[in-house]
Parts: sequence; structure tokens; C-alpha cells
Amino acid sequence: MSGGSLGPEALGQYLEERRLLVDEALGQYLPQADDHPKEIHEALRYSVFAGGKRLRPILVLAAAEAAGGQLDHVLPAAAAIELIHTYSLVHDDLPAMDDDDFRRGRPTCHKVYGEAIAILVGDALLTQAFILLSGDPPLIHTVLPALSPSEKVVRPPEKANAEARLRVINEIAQAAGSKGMVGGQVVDILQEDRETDLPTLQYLHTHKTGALIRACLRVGGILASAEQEQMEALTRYGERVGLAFQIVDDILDLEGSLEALGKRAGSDLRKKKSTFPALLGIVESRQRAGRLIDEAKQALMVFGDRQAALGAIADFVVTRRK
Ligand code: GRG
Repeated sequence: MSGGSLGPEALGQYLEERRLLVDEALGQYLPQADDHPKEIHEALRYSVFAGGKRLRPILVLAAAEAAGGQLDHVLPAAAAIELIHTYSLVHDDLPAMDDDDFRRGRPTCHKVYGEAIAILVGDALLTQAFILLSGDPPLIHTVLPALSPSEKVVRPPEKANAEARLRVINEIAQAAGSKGMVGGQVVDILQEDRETDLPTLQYLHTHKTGALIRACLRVGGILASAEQEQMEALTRYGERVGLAFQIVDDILDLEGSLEALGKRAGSDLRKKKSTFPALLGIVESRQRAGRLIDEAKQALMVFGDRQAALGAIADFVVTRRK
């Protein structure tokens, strides 16, 4: 593939720089912990700043960069998606759903603040995402080192125009709603204790986890005014990386530990959930994830030199340990 790739060390630095940037943006965009009513704002920040990888916002930034956009004006949308992701985790951990005590290495939101506040934290995070997307959050100027010597920013920074913003809001709402993440979660709950076939499992994964990851790539592309061919490549990449991410998550749930994952491992087995390794075995599941990642990387050809970060992130998705 043309355009070279990032080694593990460069990728580690790249992910860390962007994680810090996303955290800084989130810190500025969110209400302060002691803002009234502080009971919810403290819990909200507890969940957001619990140490997530920030993979989704980093994908938004990387997609925009691949298409020649700049980070500054993509940050609010990237942060908004992280808020929606965090809401989904807070609600997923509730007793009525997966009933988990640990998340991101800490007691879950409802364990610390109670169920009512945890439900409201999820509601507030989802709402806050759309406040960010439709409002005028502070501009955070960012200068991060170029990824490769040949990388040049080709488009001047400009605020997303109203049409692009509307497209982004619609894209994210579709991905998070009942035909996206929520739909996947419904099928996940319904399949507990049942035999599940591969098409159902595929639906579940591509919706519960995949839809929001796909949206990250498309949102980055829209805000960078990506051309049609680039949008198609980002979509293809997002769909494959999204599914591979969840297959790997299934494997980690079998093989990982509380210390490594920051949450209790083995939860799928305990809840008798169908997973890719349960249906296909670990070896075939790993191969499937690997094939998806190869296809995702193939799709990046249209970006030439600019594919390096997205290519390396795709590899990271299958090699990660948490
Ligand atoms: C409650 C509407 C609603 C939806 C929940 C995403 C989801 C749907 C539930 C999460 C359950 C789960 C553990 C899914 C596996 C994939 C996944 C989303 C893992 C967590 O994402 P990471 O690894 O987490 O990116 P961090 O903490 O790094 O952000």
C-alpha cells in the first residue's frame, strides 16, 4: 500500500497526543463539577473522565486529517461522539441492562451515585452532545505535529457551515438511535440466553458498536468537505473497523482480566450471550477480524500519504489488549 505506515511507537505518541487534546476539549465543553445542580455534573464528569481510550473522537480527527481538514473545527463533533459513547456505557452498566460494577477501571456510575443519577447522567450526556453539535463551543486552537513529512494541510480552517453541521447532526442521531446503537442494544438484550445465528450477531455488532464508529469516520469526512470517493472510502473503512472492534471486544471479554480491561471479564459467558468466539471459535474470529482490517486498510488507498494514521489505528483495533 502506498503512503507508508506508523510504527508502534509513533502510533502510541499519536494516540496519546490526540487523547490529551480530546480530554482538554471535553474539559472545556462540559459543565463544571460544582455547577448547579452539582449532583449530576460531578457524576457526569466522573464518567467522562474515567480514563477511556477516546478511540471514537480520535477516529473523527484522523478521518478529517486524511481528507485534508483541520482539527480545530472537528473537535466539538469528536467530543460530542465521545459523550454519546460514554452515555451508552453508563446506561449499559445499569442493573436493568448488563449490571456491571466496574467500568474503565472504576466503580460504575450507578455504584457511586445511584441508579437515578446514572440514568440522568446518560440523558444529560446525550443531550449535551447535541448542544455541542448545534451550538458555539469555544474554539480550541490546536497545532499537532504532522504525521509524515509529506503531509500538508490543504484546506484553510473554517467554521463548519450550517449545511455540514446539519448533515453531521443527522448522521450522529441516526447512528445513535433505534436504527443504530439503540437498535443493536435491543437485539443484544433480546438474544440473552438464546441461540443466536450469525446474521443476528452481525446485525447486533454492526449496530450496537459499529454504527457509532462508522459515524465517526463520516463526520470527520463531512467536516473536512471530503469528496464523494473519500466519503465512500471512509464509510467502508468505518464499517469494517467497527465490526472488527466488536469481534475483538468479544475475544477480550473471554481472555482479558479486570486489571487489563478496567471491567469484569467473562461477562458474555455469565450472561450466556452469543458472541463471535462462541459461534465461530477464537481462531476463526481472529481471522475474521484480521480480514476486516485488511479490507479497511485497502479502502484507504485513495488518501495516499494521508492514510498512515487511519491504517495504524486499524491495526491497533485488532492488537489492543483493552
Ligand atoms: C445503552 C443505548 C445503550 C447502548 C449501549 C455500546 C453499548 C450499547 C454498550 C457497551 C457494551 C459493550 C462493552 C460493548 C462492547 C464494545 C464497546 C462499546 C466497548 C467499550 O468501548 P471502548 O473499548 O471503551 O472504546 P473506552 O472505555 O476505551 O471508551
